[in-house]
Amino acid sequence: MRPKNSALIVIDVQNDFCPDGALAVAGGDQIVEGINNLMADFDNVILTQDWHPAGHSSFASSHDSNPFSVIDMPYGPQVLWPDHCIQGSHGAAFHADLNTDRADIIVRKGFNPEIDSYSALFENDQKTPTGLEGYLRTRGITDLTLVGLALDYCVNYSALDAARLGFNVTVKQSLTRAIDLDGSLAAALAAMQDAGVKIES
Ligand code: VGL
Ligand code: ZN
Repeated sequence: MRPKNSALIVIDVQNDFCPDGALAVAGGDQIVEGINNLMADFDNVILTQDWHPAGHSSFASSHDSNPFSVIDMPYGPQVLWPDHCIQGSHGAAFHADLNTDRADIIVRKGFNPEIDSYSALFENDQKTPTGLEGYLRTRGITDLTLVGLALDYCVNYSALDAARLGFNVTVKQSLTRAIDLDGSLAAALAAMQDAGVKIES
């Protein structure tokens, strides 16, 4: 029941993505208990943590712009977010009830001031690696189950990158919540389906 070649990847279950957080995702806190329970089914548990320096280029405040507007960055369009998950802040910390003891590795991302990183595998230029691919391959992990926040951004981008790299990817939708900005949830579900990602309830 706990195959050596599969891992649970828990994406960004941090205070800023939970109710009262800076970039609150509705119901973000409701998935924590289920995620803790699911860890029992996995030999390998990986956590990711959105981890931005103050003044990050993905913040609307860095561009004198409104949150949730979109700008063109050298690497493509980028949604501008409220300041969130600033390194060392309470908002960047994991939800207090998340079981972090089972984590074999915590992957931090979004620390490059010039490039956002939704995916746990590549920054938003789609070519700067986070190092997670090497970690997975050198440990012989081939099958990934993804849960966490937010389904239509960091979970989606992580799932698409992992599928493109040839991993077998399952997203457990009931243990995710979405931001749903301008149809982003429907678009994410369609993109994941097209990429061969298994969407489980
Ligand atoms: C995320 C927007 C900005 C996420 C992170 O974890 O889905 N979304 N930074
Ligand atoms: Zn972020």
